[in-house]
Amino acid sequence: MPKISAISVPFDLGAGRRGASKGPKTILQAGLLRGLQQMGITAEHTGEIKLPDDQATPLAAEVDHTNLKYLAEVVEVNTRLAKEVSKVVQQGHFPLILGGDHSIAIGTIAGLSEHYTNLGVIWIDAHSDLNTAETSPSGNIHGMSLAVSLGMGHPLLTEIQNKQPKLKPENIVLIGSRSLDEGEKKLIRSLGIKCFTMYDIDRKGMAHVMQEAIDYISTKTDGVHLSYDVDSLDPLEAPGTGTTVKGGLHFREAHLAVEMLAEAGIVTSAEFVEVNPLLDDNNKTSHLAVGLISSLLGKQIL
Ligand code: NNH
Ligand code: MN
Ligand code: MN
Ligand code: MN
Repeated sequence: MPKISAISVPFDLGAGRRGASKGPKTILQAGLLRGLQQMGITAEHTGEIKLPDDQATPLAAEVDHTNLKYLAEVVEVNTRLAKEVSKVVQQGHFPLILGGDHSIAIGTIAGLSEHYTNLGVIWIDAHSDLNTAETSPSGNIHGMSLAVSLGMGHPLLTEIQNKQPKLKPENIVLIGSRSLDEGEKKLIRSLGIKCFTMYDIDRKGMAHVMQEAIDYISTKTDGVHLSYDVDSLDPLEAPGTGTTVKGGLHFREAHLAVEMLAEAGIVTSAEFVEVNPLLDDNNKTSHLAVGLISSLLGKQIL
């Protein structure tokens, strides 16, 4: 196991509700680094990716007429994050990004894409985040991050770190989907993106779904990024997130997924996003995130 470099991204302007910016701090306070060290893993916190204090950037004035909410801020934070992620990979460390809302996947994947020619992405989420400005029901960029990584969306977003597109549709696996907008469904079908919905998980079981996902992605990629949106879990397990959707992953399914990824040894980077402490119940969701990250990085029961 390489050294883990945790990067905090206290950013929530990509989401419709404020509060996910406080996610990284509560995940760290829930004992993430201490727990990893107890597992014998070397882990460091490289710091926070922040917006400049003066958010009225020239870019903001130029782009605020679009229906993409906080476009300038999303571009700024993701540009910074992409550089930091790229640096961590360059150092040979494992990037562990703590969100923040899911718009930060744009910067994470942009940074990773510099180092991989066939990056795989496992996207565990109630949503698919495949909207564009045209199909988005909300204008919230956290619902567009996967589309942006495929090269679809505003050029200020798709052109972060130059390389375009960052991902190929056949290298993506969606898991836990249960709230898909019409435009997203069309895109999943037309691009042939592998999608395991809650129906598939109920029908086949999580173990079967994960094995299929691992077999599908591992042979054709040179790295696998896990993008874990905590709203994939059932709201009873993860109340502290901005867009809960009923009928989600149970605690054990959520853990089994990351335990199987650990066992397969294919994951080369990860991000955990959309923890919103303002909506949480006694930091339940932050502690859940710590448990999931620990399992992904090899924690076992026995
Ligand atoms: N699909 C909706 C939108 O684009 C909701 C997205 N919200 C998320 N995605 N939390 O994971 O606005
Ligand atoms: Mn080193
Ligand atoms: Mn998401
Ligand atoms: Mn989601």
